[in-house]
Amino acid sequence: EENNEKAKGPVTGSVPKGKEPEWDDNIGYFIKKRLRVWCRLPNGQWGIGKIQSTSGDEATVSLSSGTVIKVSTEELIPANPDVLEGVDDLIQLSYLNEPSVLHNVKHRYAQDLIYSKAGPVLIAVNPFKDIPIYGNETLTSYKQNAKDSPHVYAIADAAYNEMMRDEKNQSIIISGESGAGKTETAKYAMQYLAALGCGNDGMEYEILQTNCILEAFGNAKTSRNDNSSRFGKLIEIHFTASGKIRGAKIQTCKVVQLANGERSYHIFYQLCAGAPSTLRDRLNLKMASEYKYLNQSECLVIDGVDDGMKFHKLVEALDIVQIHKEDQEQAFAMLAAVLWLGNISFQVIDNENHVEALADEAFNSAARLLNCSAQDLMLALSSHKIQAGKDSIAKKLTMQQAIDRRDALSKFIYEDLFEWLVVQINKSFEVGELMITGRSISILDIYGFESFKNNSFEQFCINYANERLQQHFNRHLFKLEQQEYEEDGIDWTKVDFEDNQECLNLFEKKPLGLLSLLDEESNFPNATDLTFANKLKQYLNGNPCFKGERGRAFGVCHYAGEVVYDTNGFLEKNRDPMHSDFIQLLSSCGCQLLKLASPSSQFGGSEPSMQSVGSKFKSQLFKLMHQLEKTTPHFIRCIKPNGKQLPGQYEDDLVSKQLRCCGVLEVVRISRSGYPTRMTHLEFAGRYGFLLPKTNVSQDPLSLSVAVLKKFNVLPEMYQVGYTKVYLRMGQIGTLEEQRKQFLRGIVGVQKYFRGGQA
Ligand code: AOV
Ligand code: MG
Repeated sequence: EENNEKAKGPVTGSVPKGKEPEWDDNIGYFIKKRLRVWCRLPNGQWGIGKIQSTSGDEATVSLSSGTVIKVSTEELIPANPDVLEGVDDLIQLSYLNEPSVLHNVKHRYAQDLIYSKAGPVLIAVNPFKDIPIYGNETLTSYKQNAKDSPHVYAIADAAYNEMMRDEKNQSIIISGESGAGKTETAKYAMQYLAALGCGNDGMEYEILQTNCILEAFGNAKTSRNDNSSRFGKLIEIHFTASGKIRGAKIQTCKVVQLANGERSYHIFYQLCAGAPSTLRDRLNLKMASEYKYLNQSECLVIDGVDDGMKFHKLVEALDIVQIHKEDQEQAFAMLAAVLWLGNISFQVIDNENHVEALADEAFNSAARLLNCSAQDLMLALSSHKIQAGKDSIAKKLTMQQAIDRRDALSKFIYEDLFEWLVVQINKSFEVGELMITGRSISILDIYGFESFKNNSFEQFCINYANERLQQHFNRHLFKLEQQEYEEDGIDWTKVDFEDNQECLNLFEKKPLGLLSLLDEESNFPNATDLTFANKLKQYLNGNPCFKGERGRAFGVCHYAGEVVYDTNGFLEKNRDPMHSDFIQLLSSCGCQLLKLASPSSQFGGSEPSMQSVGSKFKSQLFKLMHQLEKTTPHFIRCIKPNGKQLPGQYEDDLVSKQLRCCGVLEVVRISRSGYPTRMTHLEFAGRYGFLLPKTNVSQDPLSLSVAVLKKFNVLPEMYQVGYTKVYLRMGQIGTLEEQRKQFLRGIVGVQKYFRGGQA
């Protein structure tokens, strides 16, 4: 048996320190070698060029555009060599800096390569046009592992395989700004899973139909996205032991009210445009332009969308998920009732300015469609019952109060209808008991971070939810990773990343957090939006994530940037007016449908509805996060390349901001500086120890592991040995495995001795 004394490597100590590869600190070398560099142009953009000369701190750079500029050498950033242009995974870049990452993603985008990887995270840049990368053909090639370029299919494939292999629930978490492509991406992921898990019962097809239904009722056109989800959705798809779809469960989380002046939910326009004439007659349905709720926005149609056709698709989908025709008609009647409610007007009836609803066509149609008596509806719209001791008194309403009340009733009916719909859909996918199978994939598509000119309670809730999701992401990718290294005594060159715990505390802390203070103030009858704003400033000034602003406004430093909120309407929106009058009205009416939905069935919660909207939202969110924590997550970050929803336009600053705020740069850094392969000393020694000469055999696993690493010339920067595990950088394990295979082959092949580990 030959000994391998030749194994001489630069092995230094027994537990050598790893070294983080250098990327952007060697600009001096770049200058000397006159390599390509990035520099900031006067217009704020990045330009690539070659250094022509330097004098002192100043460099003359000739840009690829032909112009020559002078910049401070401190501002030069190394650029990657040509061969690395447009790599699949940002990890492969030699120089990892903002312009390089930005350029790489842009370069790919220009060739319709909208997907890239950043280590474990998939980046998806919205193409705003159809590209032929989703059909059956692509799907099949991912299924058969014939393709492995970054794709949402590849992520879904990985989740599915991991689930089948480990029997562990998985999740695909999709995030990004409004209009970045989350909902579309989620649909492609579902499409892929449906194709993998298709059985004989066609359930996968039914599941795909839910998208069309929920989008009709839950999406609306906003200034940022023609098809903006105004609800968060988690769809949990369950599989059998053989990997077929066996059921699904949808949870929604809906806080968003539509802003005034925006188009309303698609379903209203679809119904008005597409209802067949018999249905129109029964519902006394008019054109969308005749309804106040729809005609205020001056936006009745969306470019390129045929609402009438969408209505037919919707009805088809409702049939497929087995919602009875009678129920469908009931649902449409409720929608028509809502529309007519919006047209109800009021007249003053006494000298105290109290009002009463006009008993006109709108009023009568609403009453008829709701199947309630005109008297009951009149009472509900013109008075407010208040509890005084044991009695309740009906208090008359003024014009504004009555209008608010009418709108609240519409909203109440609509929300109830939405909940009913989700309950119905879930019924047709019921998995029964055994929900905890370890074989499910949850896809989360939640409203993206929003920062408008004017931000209200809705943005407040949405951004809070995104803050929570961001922490989940951080926790998973950064904290857990780093923790493991540190616990095992590994020299982990710390990678700075934004931890947003502080911001979450600002929202959640009791009693002095935003949500608690909001609840407290909502309970004071005399409180106003201004007293609320002042209270926030009084208690929260000094918190690094809080910014007191002038008047009613306050700012929050979110992970994705600072957002200024206007407290206007916060208290009103947070108080969940106990719609007891409405409940009474609707339960006295002949409408079956609304009573079917349990009032707080969303996210399965059955909390008493005395909770404020804010705290209800918080508990829904906690429930959701808790569920996600039990899964192995796969992250997709959607990027919006321009604010105009147009193809082929890539706004550097906008993309930069998104890459930065979703932590893509840090992810790449971590993944590359990390050690993806980990084995305990025992596992490592057990697997490779026998490759050593016999003299080593009595040693403990740690020493054996180190001896293996030395013998096979694994470079010190390529591994680290921790207290319990051996950590290897990318690619190292392959070499060791090769040696092992050769050795084993040698044993099988008679008298073939293993020779020094040479390939
Ligand atoms: P969002 O879900 O992230 O916004 P969507 O998924 O609705 O965004 O995408 C917005 C629009 O971008 C879609 O209606 C498509 O026109 C286009 N789009 C997105 N992804 C693709 C793709 N892969 N291929 C082609 N077009 C695409 V919001 O729900 O507003 O936060 O609330
Ligand atoms: Mg969406």
